[in-house]
Amino acid sequence: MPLWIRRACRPSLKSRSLTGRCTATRRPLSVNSRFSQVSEEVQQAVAERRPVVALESTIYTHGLPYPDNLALASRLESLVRVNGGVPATIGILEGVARVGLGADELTRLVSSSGARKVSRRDLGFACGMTGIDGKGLNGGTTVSGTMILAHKAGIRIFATGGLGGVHRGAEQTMDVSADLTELGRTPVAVISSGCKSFLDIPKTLEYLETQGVAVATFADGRESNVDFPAFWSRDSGVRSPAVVRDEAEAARVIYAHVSLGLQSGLHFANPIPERYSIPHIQMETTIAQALREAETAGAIGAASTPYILAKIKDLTGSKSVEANKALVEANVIRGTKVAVALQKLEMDGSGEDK
Ligand code: PSU
Ligand code: MN
Repeated sequence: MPLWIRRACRPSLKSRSLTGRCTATRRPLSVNSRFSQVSEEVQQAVAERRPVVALESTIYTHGLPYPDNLALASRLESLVRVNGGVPATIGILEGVARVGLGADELTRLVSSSGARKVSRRDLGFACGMTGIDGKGLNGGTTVSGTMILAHKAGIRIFATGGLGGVHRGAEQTMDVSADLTELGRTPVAVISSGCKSFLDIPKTLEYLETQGVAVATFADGRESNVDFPAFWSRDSGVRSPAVVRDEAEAARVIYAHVSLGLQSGLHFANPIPERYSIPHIQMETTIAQALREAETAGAIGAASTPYILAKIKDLTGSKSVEANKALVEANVIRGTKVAVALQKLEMDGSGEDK
C-alpha cells in the first residue's frame, strides 16, 4: 500500500466519516527538497483530495516548437480547470523537478533550447548536473519521468497524447520504452490515445501484460470489436485486452486496483475523436517511410521517437499535428472526468459497496 494511503487511513477523529469510512486528507510523501518541488496549489489540492491531473512536458520540449508548445500547455491546463480538476504540469527547470509548474516557469521551460528528454534513468542527471553556464539543467519529462514525480506528489491520474512502446525490430535492438516498465512499477493511471503504429502494438500489449499493467480502451459507444487505438487511428487491427464504457467505469477500476494495494499502473486508451482520425492503412505508408529515414539517419535509442515523430510531421503536413492536438485535448478532458469520478468514489465510499 502506498505510504500516502496508510497515512491517510490512520484512524483518528478527523479521518473517519460517520460511516466509519476513511475520508482523511491525503498527504504525499515528502517531496520538497533541493531536487524536487511541488507547487502550493498542487500540494493543497492533493491534501484536500481534489481531482489533480498530471501533464507531461516532453510533448512541449520535444514535440512542438515555441510558442505553439506554450499555447498547447496553457490550453491543456485550462481544460483541466474547466472540467473541475487541478492541473499539475511536470518538468525539470534549472535542475529542480517541479510538479505544478507556474506560468512563468512553464514559459521558461518550453522556450529553452537544449532541454533534455527525461525518463527514469535521466532524473538523477537532470537534477544533479549543471550546464557550462553553471546553471541547473532543463528537461521535459516523458510518461515515465512524469509518472514517478506525479506519484511522489500523491497524484493518481495523468493525461497525455501517446504512450511509448515496444519498437518494431525490438527483438534485435531491445528498444522498449521505459514508459512500459514504469507502468509496471508505479501506481498511476495514464490516459492516452494508445501507441503510434510505428511501434509494434501486439508486442507492446504483451509487454504491458507481463508487467502487470491494467490496460483498457474507452468503448465510446461501441458494443464490440474495440481495438487498442493507434494514436492517429481509432483502429489498429489489434483487439484491446479490456474495455471500459465511460469515465465512471475507469474510476471504479482504479479505485479497486489501488484498494487492492497493487503497485503497478493502469493505462486507459482513449481513441482519437472520429473527425480527426486518419485510417490505420493510410498511416502505414507514411510510417514505413519515416522508419526508413530514421534508419538511414542512424536515429536510435532516445533519439528514435522524436526523430520519427518529426519525420511523420513533415510527411503528413499539418494534418498529423492538428490530429495530435485534438487527441491530447480529448485525453485531458477524459482524464479530468476520471479524476473527478475517482474523487467521488473516494469521498462517498460507494466503490466499497460494489
Ligand atoms: N509518443 C507520442 N508522443 C510523444 C511521446 C511518445 O505519440 O510525445 C513521448 C512521450 O513523452 C513518451 C516518450 O513518454 O515519447 C517515449 O519515448 P521513448 O520511446 O524514447 O521511450
Ligand atoms: Mn527507446
